[in-house]
Amino acid sequence: MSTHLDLADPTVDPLQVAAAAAAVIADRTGAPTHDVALVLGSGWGQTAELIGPTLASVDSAEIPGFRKAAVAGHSSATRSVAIGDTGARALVFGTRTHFYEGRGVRAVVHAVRTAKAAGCSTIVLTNGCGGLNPAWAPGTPVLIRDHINLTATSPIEGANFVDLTDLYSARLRAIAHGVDAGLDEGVYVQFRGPHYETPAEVQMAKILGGDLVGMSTTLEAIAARQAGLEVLGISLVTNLAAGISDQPLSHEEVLEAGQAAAARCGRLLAAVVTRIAQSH
Ligand code: 8IG
Repeated sequence: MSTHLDLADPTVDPLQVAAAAAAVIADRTGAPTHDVALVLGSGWGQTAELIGPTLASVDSAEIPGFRKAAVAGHSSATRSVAIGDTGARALVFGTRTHFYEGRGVRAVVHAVRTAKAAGCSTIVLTNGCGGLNPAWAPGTPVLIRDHINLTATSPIEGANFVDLTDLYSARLRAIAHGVDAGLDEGVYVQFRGPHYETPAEVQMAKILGGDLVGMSTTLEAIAARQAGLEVLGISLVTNLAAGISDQPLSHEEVLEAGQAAAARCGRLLAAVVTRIAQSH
């Protein structure tokens, strides 16, 4: 990889790396453009199959700015998936770079900027998270209505005052509710991680107005809004947040809940993405 495409080099323009990444994706997938991008978080790894056939798969390590997956259970593949018979294409990122990996915010939002450079107009950000509402059993999908970013950073550089009102598109949430009228919505609170919260921090999140606690998504959503992408966020509650139940938290529990919920989440995601493609 040539050094001028290194996201860690502060003199490199991240949009240039994203353009280079999009060019590799177009070349390797044979699709000059894509329409809807998806980022698959914990528990969502098996859900893209139901959207449609994978037409091409590229190892992320071959795409400028990307690396192999850092989280057990995540896939490094970036796939080009036909969205049912709509003629539209989904660009599916099998994993994400997390802020806690310490590679910097540019690396965290690189998939978002690559999606924009690849022609996408919509991005679906999924994640696995902890739930504050005891009624949300592990395996419950929840739409993100708004977020609280507790990372104390931003993907936006310079005096660029991006409006985050309606960051999580009401139009796309309505499409999701059309697929499953029973979907709840919540406010997603991003902590830095990689440790889970203390029970006191979970109570803080609740007092602040949070419903979901996780380690991703908010910085990506902000970068997506800056790029002009329409954003849908869906969380899979894989565990009750620390102190909400008396169970200890473990990544194994997260993976198990994801497995158990894969069919429901896959059907939801496939139907939502198909309707998004049809709405364009
Ligand atoms: I999966 O309970 C998953 N990711 N911060 N807290 C935070 N992140 C998470 C959690 C959780 N579960």
